[in-house]
Amino acid sequence: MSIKTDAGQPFNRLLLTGAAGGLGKVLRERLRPFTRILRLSDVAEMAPARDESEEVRPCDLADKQAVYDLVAGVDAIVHFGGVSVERSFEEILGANICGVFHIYEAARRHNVRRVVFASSNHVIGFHKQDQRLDAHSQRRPDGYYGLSKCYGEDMASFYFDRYGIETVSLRIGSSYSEPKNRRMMSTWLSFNDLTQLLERALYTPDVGHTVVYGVSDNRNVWWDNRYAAHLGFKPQDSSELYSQHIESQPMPAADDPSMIYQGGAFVSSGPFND
Ligand code: NAI
Ligand code: 15L
Repeated sequence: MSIKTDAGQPFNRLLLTGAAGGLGKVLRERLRPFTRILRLSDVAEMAPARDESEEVRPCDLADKQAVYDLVAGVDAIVHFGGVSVERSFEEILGANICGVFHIYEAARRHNVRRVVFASSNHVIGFHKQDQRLDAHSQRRPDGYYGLSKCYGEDMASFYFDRYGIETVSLRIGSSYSEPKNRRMMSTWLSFNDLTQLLERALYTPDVGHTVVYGVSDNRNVWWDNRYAAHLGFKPQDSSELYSQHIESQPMPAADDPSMIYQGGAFVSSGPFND
């Protein structure tokens, strides 16, 4: 795939958190054209640096001093680390809520001017699938995980208003090599489209705090990116390619959350710790 990088020069050093995760492993390859040095971080084990273009830095996002040290010397942050599914509040608290605060405080103190934040469709997960949403639609988080992403978006908004640190918050739908079920026919984001979105999020000037839905050009999309038009994100892929395979799957019951709510099964997770 050819990546359009004419909007800006490669960064000197880019930080990717969540580098051991599903998307982190994909982005470890895809972010290479955007930076001379890619600093990779996670609390989980990562593959060693392949050469001098990579720095591997284990770090727990819940540890404020460790995150401060991690961010030293980077030009921009792609923040994908954290708990990525619904869990108890206590599990979400350190990685996602304290973690996003630590990232922004470190960015402020090290004068980092741009963050790309992996938010999620689960900030609006309790909207029904027949509704069409944009970035100004009411948020309806579908759990503690979705709430933590709301908090992250608000943190981004505050750090722009107060300190001028710009963020693009990506409300990612479902980013996998291919859609896995009927709901993902609407929410799927291909890896190529994710890469284009990251390129736009890193290089577009004057983004302030922009919220953009991370979704491919699927036939039945629930989300309208009119308020992120300045990013120039034009998804190229569509879940339609997989429709035959998905339609061969058993049809869920009409009252199954995956057929009703945009957040699918997340809306019925929990309660925890009873
Ligand atoms: P993942 O769970 O595979 O990766 C997340 C990574 O964060 C893991 O490697 C984990 O070890 C790390 N992490 C967790 N707690 C940590 C801590 N305390 N300190 C440091 N690292 C920690 O998730 P995936 O799918 O790669 O998602 C990446 C990001 O994108 C996440 O923030 C997720 O919420 C977001 N996202 C992903 C979507 C998807 O379809 N894959 C959809 C919407 C949002
Ligand atoms: C997310 O936010 C999760 O990180 C991911 O695991 C998927 O479940 C995705 O949303 C989704 O809604 O499909």
